[in-house]
Amino acid sequence: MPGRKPIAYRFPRPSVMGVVNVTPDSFSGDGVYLRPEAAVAEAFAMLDAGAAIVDVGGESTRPGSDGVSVEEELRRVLPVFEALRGEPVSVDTAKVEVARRALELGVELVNDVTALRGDPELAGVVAEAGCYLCLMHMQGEPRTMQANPRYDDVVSEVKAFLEERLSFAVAQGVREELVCLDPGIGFGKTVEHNFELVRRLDELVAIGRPILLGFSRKSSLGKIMGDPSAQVGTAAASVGIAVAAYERGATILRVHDVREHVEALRAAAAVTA
Ligand code: HH2
Repeated sequence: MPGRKPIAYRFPRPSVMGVVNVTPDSFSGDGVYLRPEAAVAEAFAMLDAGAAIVDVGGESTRPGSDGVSVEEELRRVLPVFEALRGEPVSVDTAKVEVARRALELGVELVNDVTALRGDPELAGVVAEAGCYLCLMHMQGEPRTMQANPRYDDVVSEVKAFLEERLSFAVAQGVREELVCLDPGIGFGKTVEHNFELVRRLDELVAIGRPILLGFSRKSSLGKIMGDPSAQVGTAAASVGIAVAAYERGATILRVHDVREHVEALRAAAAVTA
């Protein structure tokens, strides 16, 4: 069986990844409350609006969350993957059993917010499947990560982490050209850390792998508008930061408001083309 083409060809710059949360408690309030039909309808609407792929997740990783059992996560996402067979879909999970079942149903990318640290078997399953992989940086774990995030230099520490995780994945048999990297906006980071990561994104681009960025609706976007207790940001602020990230080299933008991002990024890309 011929292997997949490199991720840089599959997802030209800029590409949009639509977020479909099959959860009751996602931070952005967009969780589709466990109704598979609603999640599937949302996924198709995102693909119609120009998403290159939709990212389906059954566990919230918002700050303070405890996580769900493997059985519950499977119950949430499997009907969605079944209905989306043949469509471009990724699975947002750190659990090997969820990834395995999703891959059997044709999912093409595994998005692991633990960067293969959460489940020792996940690397082997990804390597065996020959699917795409996103490795994301997180300091701490969702339950506690926003308590007191600290770095000497956030960009060089995130970069060193992503390089180490990429080497680990490759050593486990994952083809390097199938991997993208993500600085993990909001995962153990202050508002300043999040914006510095975008400001200096070129340093992460220099690793040589496509960069995926998920800043959409995150609370830092609400906080810079003057509300220190904001839990979410607006769609307009999300579009603004996505364009800024694209201009600094981001390849895949993970977003909730797909049409707005597709149009804004197409306009931004027309300038650079
Ligand atoms: N952010 C979230 C979840 N998964 N995956 C990647 N690669 N990058 C991200 O920035 C990222 C992610 C959190 O956003 P969301 O899925 O909307 O919320 P929740 O985890 O609360 O369901």
